[in-house]
Amino acid sequence: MNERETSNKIEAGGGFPVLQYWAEKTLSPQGVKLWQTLNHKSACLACAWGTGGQKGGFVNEAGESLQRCLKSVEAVTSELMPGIKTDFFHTYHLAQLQSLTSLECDRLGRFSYPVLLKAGESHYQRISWEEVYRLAEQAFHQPSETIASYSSGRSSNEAAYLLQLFFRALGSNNLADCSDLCHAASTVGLKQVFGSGTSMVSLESLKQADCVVLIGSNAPANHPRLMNELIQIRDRGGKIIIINPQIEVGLVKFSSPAFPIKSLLRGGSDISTLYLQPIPGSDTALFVGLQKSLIEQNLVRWDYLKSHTENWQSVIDYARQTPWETITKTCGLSREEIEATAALFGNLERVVFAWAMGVTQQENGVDNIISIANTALMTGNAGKIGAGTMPIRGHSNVQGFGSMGVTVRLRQEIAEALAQLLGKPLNITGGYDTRALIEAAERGKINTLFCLGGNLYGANPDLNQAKKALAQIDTIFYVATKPNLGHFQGLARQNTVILPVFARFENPHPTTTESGNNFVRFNERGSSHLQGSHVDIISEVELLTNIAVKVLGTNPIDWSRLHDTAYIRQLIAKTIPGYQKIGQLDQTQT
Ligand SMILES: Nc1nc2c(c(=O)[nH]1)N[C@H]1C(S)=C(S)[C@@H](COP(=O)(O)OP(=O)(O)OC[C@H]3O[C@@H](n4cnc5c(=O)[nH]c(N)nc54)[C@H](O)[C@@H]3O)O[C@H]1N2
Ligand SMILES: Nc1nc2c(c(=O)[nH]1)N[C@H]1C(S)=C(S)[C@@H](COP(=O)(O)OP(=O)(O)OC[C@H]3O[C@@H](n4cnc5c(=O)[nH]c(N)nc54)[C@H](O)[C@@H]3O)O[C@H]1N2
Ligand SMILES: [Mo]
Repeated sequence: MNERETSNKIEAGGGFPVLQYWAEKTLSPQGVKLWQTLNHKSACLACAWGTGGQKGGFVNEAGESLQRCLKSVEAVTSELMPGIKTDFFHTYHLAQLQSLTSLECDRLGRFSYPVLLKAGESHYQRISWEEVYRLAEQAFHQPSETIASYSSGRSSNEAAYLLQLFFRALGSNNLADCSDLCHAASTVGLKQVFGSGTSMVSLESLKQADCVVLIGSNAPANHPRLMNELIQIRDRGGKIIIINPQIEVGLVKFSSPAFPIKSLLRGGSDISTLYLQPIPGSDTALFVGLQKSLIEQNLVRWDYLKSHTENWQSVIDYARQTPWETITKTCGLSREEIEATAALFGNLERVVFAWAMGVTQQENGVDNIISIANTALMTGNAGKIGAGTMPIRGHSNVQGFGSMGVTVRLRQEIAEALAQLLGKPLNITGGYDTRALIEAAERGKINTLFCLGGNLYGANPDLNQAKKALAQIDTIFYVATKPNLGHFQGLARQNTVILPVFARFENPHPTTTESGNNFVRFNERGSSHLQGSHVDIISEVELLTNIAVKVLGTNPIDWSRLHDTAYIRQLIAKTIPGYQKIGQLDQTQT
């Protein structure tokens, strides 16, 4: 590398470009609205790390301020775009819309009124909500096994609960969700090892860790506020071990606007104490190597294993029996590197193992998670403060969707409580998750698809297959705030309907969301910048309730009562274990 290239090298993540982006956006003509929205008492839209809510837009659950990142500004900015004008869909025909890139779609602005594309027509046309409900009535009067939903974890808990309750009342268990493409391996793996698929580390607990092992995550780009925690852990003398085939520059050094002085004076904070670069896809081998080394260095907490775990002998035997040569060849790291890593975390009292897509989006994703979880158990890092396993969840309310029962694998206790509420046994067998949904659609098994947010077309690994599959479905409803590729490429056989809804900070009623660290936030009611005679937007809760009323009326419950989100919270409190306190939120608000 020559001198010029060296001097242009980026040496820290975050930093000046972040501040520049903040300044550009917040000083722009939309700046005032942007600041108001960032300060709105509702959870951040960007990722499941979660900030904001009742304590204020910039405050996290530990009461720390300045907890808004560049991604947060980006997410809010794009929801604050003007509405799509009345003549837009008249002017542009389908072929033109289909030539747009993903970014161009997003930049069209907010959907402001419902539109319908009928088979064979070249233009989306504006329709009334009455027409929408008429279409819904027809579309949902189909055999329950041919009705499916897909959701992206951005809507509220109340909308998520309503979605699954409506589907379960119809007798359908086809509740695909974006998490199927994301942390499904974590949920399955963690449930096998611990019985619960969520993080065991709260923010408060993370703050007491001596060490974080961060595996397959690009947090500087996707969960920037996790970086603030890593910086503070390093400042206390804690260790950060990164496991990532690629050097992500922000994981080596990160300059956070939350610590402006350090950012300016030192050009950022050091993040990685140790940076391991295994061969992609080899994390299970690396963790078996770490386990083998813990055994050899006598760093296994035998008492802990004996008193708190079962079948630990088979894990120990497997690590003992796997030859070093197999391990080092598979993961591409030397025995010395693995031993040094095991010695580093094996000698510390409180270690958090955290991970994201680098280990879940692998063919052997579940094995990866199990090998990480077993390593945590061997070192006694489960069931105490400052330690444990921490999947870093994706979308801002993806965990809430799971908690609310939007899953094809519903927990027995929830199934029983919902069956009691609906007065009939639930169908909880079969059910299409996201991949199975595409395959079923391809085989012509789906008549109606209801997408609560997201981009089912674009999220699929094989776009040709997704397009063909979606084209076999008679009616698709896309509930969305703004356009994406799926709205123009993922078209139904007969009717494709796009339904505009409010973003989280615009809802005319309070809602709740749950962060990846199990923290439930109360989102205050808000208002929308989208005004004018052509604007005809409603909330997701109102939309879902209106459809349920039209399709089911008072069968088996009075669906019209669910317009009231406080009533939905009472139903959640009654039927979702661990959520009892949500029923009092309207009084306590925290
Ligand atoms: N603003 C905003 N924020 C978001 C989102 C959003 O839409 N908007 N989306 C959210 C969602 S849904 C998600 S899932 C997260 C994604 O967050 P991440 O999971 O952090 O995102 P990726 O970019 O997939 O990063 C994967 C990392 O794994 C590494 N990697 C690749 N292969 C391997 C391997 O074999 N082993 C190991 N150990 N590492 C590997 C890659 O180099 C990369 O650094 O972001 C969330 N954050
Ligand atoms: N090529 C590719 N495929 C991927 C991934 C990838 O990085 N690249 N990531 C994978 C992962 S980890 C995930 S989680 C999935 C994500 O898959 P999805 O969640 O299906 O896709 P997104 O692109 O995040 O969805 C964005 C859309 O959500 C809508 N939206 C935003 N806010 C709201 C809201 O409040 N309400 C409603 N109703 N709609 C809203 C907007 O229309 C926006 O365009 O994709 C997976 N597939
Ligand atoms: Mo994700």
